[in-house]
Amino acid sequence: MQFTKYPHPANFAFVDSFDESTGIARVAQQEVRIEVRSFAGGVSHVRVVAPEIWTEHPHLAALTEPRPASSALLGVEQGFDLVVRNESGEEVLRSRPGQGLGLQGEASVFQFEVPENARFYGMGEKLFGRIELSGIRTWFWNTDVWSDFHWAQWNEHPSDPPYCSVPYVACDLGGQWVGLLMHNPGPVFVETPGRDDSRVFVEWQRTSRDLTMGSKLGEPNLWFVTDRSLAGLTRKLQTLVGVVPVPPLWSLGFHQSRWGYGGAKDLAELDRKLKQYAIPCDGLWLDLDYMRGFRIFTVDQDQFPDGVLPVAEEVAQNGRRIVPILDPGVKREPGLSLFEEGSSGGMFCQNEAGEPFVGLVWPGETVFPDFTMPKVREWWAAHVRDLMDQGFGACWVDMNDPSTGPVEPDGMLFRQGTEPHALHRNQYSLGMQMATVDGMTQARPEERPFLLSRSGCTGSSRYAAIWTGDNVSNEWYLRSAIPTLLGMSLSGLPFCGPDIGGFGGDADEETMVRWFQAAFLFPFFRNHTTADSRNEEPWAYRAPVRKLLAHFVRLRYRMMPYLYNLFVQHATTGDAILRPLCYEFDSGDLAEVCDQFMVGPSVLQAPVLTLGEHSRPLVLPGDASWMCLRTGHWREPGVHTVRTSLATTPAYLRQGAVLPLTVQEPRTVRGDHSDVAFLLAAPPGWKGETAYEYVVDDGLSRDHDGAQQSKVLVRAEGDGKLVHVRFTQTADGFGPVRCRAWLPLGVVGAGLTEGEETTVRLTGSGFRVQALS
Ligand code: MIG
Repeated sequence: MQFTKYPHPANFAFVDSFDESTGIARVAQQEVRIEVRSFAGGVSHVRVVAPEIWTEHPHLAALTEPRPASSALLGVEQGFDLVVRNESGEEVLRSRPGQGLGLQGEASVFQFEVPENARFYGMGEKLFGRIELSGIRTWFWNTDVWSDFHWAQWNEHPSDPPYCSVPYVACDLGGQWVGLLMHNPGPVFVETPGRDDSRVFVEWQRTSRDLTMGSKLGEPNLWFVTDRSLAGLTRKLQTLVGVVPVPPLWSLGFHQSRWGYGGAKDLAELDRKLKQYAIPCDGLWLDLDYMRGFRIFTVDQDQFPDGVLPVAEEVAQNGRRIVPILDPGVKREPGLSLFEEGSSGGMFCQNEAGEPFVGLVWPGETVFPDFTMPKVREWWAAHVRDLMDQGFGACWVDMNDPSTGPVEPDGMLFRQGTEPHALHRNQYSLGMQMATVDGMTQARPEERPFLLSRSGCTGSSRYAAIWTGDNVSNEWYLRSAIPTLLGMSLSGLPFCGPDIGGFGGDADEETMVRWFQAAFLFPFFRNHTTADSRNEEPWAYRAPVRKLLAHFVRLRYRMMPYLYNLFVQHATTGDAILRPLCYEFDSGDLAEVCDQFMVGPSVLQAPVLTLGEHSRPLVLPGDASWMCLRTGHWREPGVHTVRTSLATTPAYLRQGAVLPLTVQEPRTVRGDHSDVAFLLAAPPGWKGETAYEYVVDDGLSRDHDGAQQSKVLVRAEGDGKLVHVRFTQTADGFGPVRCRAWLPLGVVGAGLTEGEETTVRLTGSGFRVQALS
């Protein structure tokens, strides 16, 4: 696969006749059947059926279709022009006349005309360093970045494509949004028109005037989502591809990892150090070294002389779980039971000769389970269950791109050698995620499973959090982490995070501090680094730096009731966790801002991303003032310059926001979320009303109907002099919730009224915002 070459539409044959009554289109002597469907909410789908060209290859992730729409939203007009309409029946997108659908062998392409000032977002995991994605040609093809690109490339430049493929583009057509999702497991290419031609110095750099989206092979299945806002669009897309089930609370904690932690001693030492320095941490991660010679599903006896259970129990006393890495590759070793079982059961991907396909990965010659087949997923799940039973708390799946090391992957065939590599590559990781989650669920049926995965595709949201793979401890990756995560968040992958501090290279003090400040509210928060880097645990740095790192970890734990509730809301509404400013605020000026972001609707972060700098520009959007999270001071909306020391990071609370916090600063384990303080962002003289629904549960068990949740409705009203806060406990499946109202300095002591329910007590009043620091 050549990543810098793209099919050119001029080499495709376009539909030359279309019969509306039969749905049959003719393209260069071939007949294809066009199926269009329309759904509620302005969602529609076109499928191009041609058994002679493509056998039907349903994606492993079936989409959750909304109910059918009462009127047709997707039309085929004038010869063959696709016309996409929104809920109100207004036309929002139309094919390039006469060139709507083209074919070239097994490849297909759609072309749409878009207005000149259109903007583009999403595209899943991309490393372009910006959120607005006009003027881009890109492939969706899962890679192992460090193996598939040269070091000089990935060190400080976008590597494209990276690990995870979600061929989705959200288009801002000026007051109307359209999202296009190509639901095809094969490689997809996308071209977006450029806005800024100043970068073009040879003609071929100019991208098409059209929005172009095609697949190299596989039946074309293109979905359209329409909405008036980016937020609405994202919610609809997320519902279609599947929301993230509410994760176990512990998975939202701080995670400490490095390539090199191998056994019981390392884990006990980590546990001790975390306690000594009062750094809460929920996950201790084991990389390759815990296994016996890289053989998956084995645990090295030298590393764990007494097995995993004793140390798992020891660290569990401080609320921590052990998470082992799992690669897909099985060592090709006659006599090794996993290899023998897989060989005799026909579990592995095959080569053309009908033998298991061999790659060169960690264990040497390696064969690969074919996760597209249900029997393989069952087999894998059973092994995951046994591994979990040894005492592990979750799983981390790596190399599922799938990485074959230096071996050319094209000969790795699927489904007993009958289907080409490219057709299934992008969903290899999804099959592995499904099987691994199944195994974890078998081991702990009562618990919500947690899985972290490197690669992924559309639908991975239902199974795994995605981390962005191997980054580097430098400013480029620090800065680009934000647009990368925002793109994922808009593409149905909201549970995401990078390796904090950077994976490759050494993170010096300043780099590490700036990473922690930027990332302390990222959905997934794990400090991880490679085998030959310096030690990067917080205590590997001088005491003042260690204290700073610990501070931001504790701040995350303090704000965890807010973060957790964002996930609870997401599971119902599909709203993103991290959001670009233009998700929350409607202004053209914000369209490209990607060095600031919102965490949910209420918290704005503007971390310092330039090393050596102590100030940065800051945009506070909207028309109401913002509260500095550290000082409690109010700032007017608009453009500012903020100065910060290394110790602080600019973060603001939206006026009227209600922010649930733990009452105490958690210093060892997670705080009690049923004893909660609501910080109300009300400035002096506040006139207004606000409401917030707070949900609490045990954070661990599965509760599909919400019966084990407690809920509190917080309502506040300011009349310019007094603020009235009322709590109503609307559900008590998890027992009573102790609520306090905290107001920032300046209005402390203003009138607070008793809650309506007797189970809810109102205690405390004033809150010194400095405590959040
Ligand atoms: O080729 O397991 O992205 O997090 O530490 C390297 C060793 C394989 C790549 C993962 C990284 C992990 C490393 N793995």
